[in-house]
Parts: sequence; C-alpha cells; structure tokens
Amino acid sequence: MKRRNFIKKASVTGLGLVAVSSAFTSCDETSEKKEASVAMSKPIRPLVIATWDTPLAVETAAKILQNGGSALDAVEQGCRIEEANEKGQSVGKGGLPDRDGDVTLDACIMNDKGDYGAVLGVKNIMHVISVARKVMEDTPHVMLVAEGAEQFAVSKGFKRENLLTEASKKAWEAWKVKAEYKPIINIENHDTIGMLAIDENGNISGACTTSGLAYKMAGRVGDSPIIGGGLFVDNEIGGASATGLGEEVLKTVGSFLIVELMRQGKSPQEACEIAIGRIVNKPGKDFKNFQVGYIALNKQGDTGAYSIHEWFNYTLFQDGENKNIKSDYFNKI
Ligand code: SD4
Repeated sequence: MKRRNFIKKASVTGLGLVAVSSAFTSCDETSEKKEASVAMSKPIRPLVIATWDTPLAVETAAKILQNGGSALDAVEQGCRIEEANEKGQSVGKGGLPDRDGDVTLDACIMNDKGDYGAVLGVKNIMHVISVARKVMEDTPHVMLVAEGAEQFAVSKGFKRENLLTEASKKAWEAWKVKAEYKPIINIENHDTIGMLAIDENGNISGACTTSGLAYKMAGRVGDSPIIGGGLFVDNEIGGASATGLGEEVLKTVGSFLIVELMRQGKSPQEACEIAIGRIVNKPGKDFKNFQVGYIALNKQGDTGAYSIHEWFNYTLFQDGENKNIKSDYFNKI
C-alpha cells in the first residue's frame, strides 16, 4: 500500500499516529515486533472530553459514538444528562437562580460543518441544549433569547416546567439574607458542562450548557452560549470549551482563541495555557477570586486542559476508558 493511501485509510479507521509510524517501520520487523506494533495501535476515537466530573454524561456520549453515532448526537445527549441532574446547581433543572429567583438557562451547540445554534436566558425549559440544536437546524438564525426562545421550544414540543428545585430555592433564600452582589464565581462550586467529541468518521462537534452565574442580574448572559466564548469548533482543526467566570472568557474570546492557536500549530495543552495567560497577564488583573478553565482537543485526538486555579478537572473518554483528570493550573503560589 502506498504511504499516502495508508495514511488516508488509517485516518478513516480511526487509528492514531502510533499505528501509522509503526506500520512503516514494519518492513524489516520480525512477526513478534509486528504484533507489538499492532497492540500499540490505539484508536484515537471515539473520543469525548467534558468539563468537570461528569462521568455519566461522558459515558452516554461515548456509547453513542461506539455505536457509530455522530459527534453531534453524542454531545447533545451527553449534555442532556447533566441538564436533568437536579444535583448539579450550574446546569439545567436545579440550577441556581438569578437574584430574582428565576432559573434562566444558556446553551449552544456547533456541528462539524461549523454551524451554530444557541439559546440565551431561557426559563422553564430543561433541555436547552436540544433547543439550541433546533435553532441551528430548523431556523435560519443562530440565537434565540428569553421568551422568544421559550416560545420556539414549546412550538417544537418541549414541555414547560419549574426548574427551581427546593435545594436551589433554599440556597437562594439564604443568599437573599445578605444579597451581596458579587459577580465572582465561587472557585470550587460549578459544573457548567462543555463537551467536545470526535466520532468514528473523525468529525468533531461541541456543546455547552449552563444556568450561568448564581444570583446573577436578571438578563445577564455569560460565555457559555456565545460562539467563540464558551465553545468553538472547527472540524479541520479541533474544538475548545470554557467554564468559569464568563465575562473573562468573553473578553478574550477564549474558545476561538484556542482553536486559532491550534491552527497555528500549538498543541491543545499549549493553546489552553496561552488562553489562560491572556486573562491573568492583563495589567492589574486580580484573578485571585475567579476561576476560568478550558478544555480542548485537536483533529489528531490530542487533548489539553488548563485553568487559573487548582480544582478544575475534566472527564475524558479515550481508548475505551472514562477518566476524571485533574487539570494543570496557573496559580501555584
Ligand atoms: C457563565 N461560564 O455563565 C458560565 C458559568 C460556569 O460553572 O461555568 N459555571 O459565566
């Protein structure tokens, strides 16, 4: 087989570079060596990476990919798991409300063609990631906001429901006693889910869903539903997603920046580190009280993650295994 054809075939079947290089040294190898090189040929996909400790969401996405499903279906279905998880207080049902006690959700999705759909500030609908997908696929637009988005969701068969759980209501009532308005994200307590996946055809999609900053001003929207902020995917290059204080992510267009850095040859890890650097190295920036974390993957199946502070972690499904991994971080003082 000619080298060019082999590489093409290897990329179609999902074999990593290890497989490609070992196959080309195999001409003079003994059969034992050949076997060893086959064992080393780990498939780079399916691959799923998601922010925080989200094993069930990632497992759900991985199963879809293992059954030959698309990256787009995988990230949508994976995010739905967290939206339905009432214990997660930064996503979907059970998300912490805004300062008026209303749970408002933001979400966006991107497919491998570079299409994008988003909903912002939506009340009463749990699976906003699926509404975002409908915006992308069934409208000529990319974003719908608040009541318009809710009406659209209902017209597509989504049911209205109360998203404020007893636990989140209690937390809001406790917050109201002092009602301190600090648009600072608690460094440890968040679970916005950003998810990226590569399917068996090598195509990449991404999704991001959140209830945003707890006790935010009514109408406040963060990075999660904004293209290039909370999420960006370019199927030729890779994808990135963010969690943490959305204002800081947006001011540096973080996810877009990471994908563009990868386009220029940076690894996903290097790109995430540079993007965090853009935030913390701003003159006079006091990053002590807020957290931002990024995840990224490239077309070759390399992944990266980096945050400002310790405690950011992510879940990775690769080589048939689901792992929660502690991210490296900037602030080690
Ligand atoms: C936002 N980035 O609305 C989101 C919040 C978040 O876990 O990530 N929470 O700014």
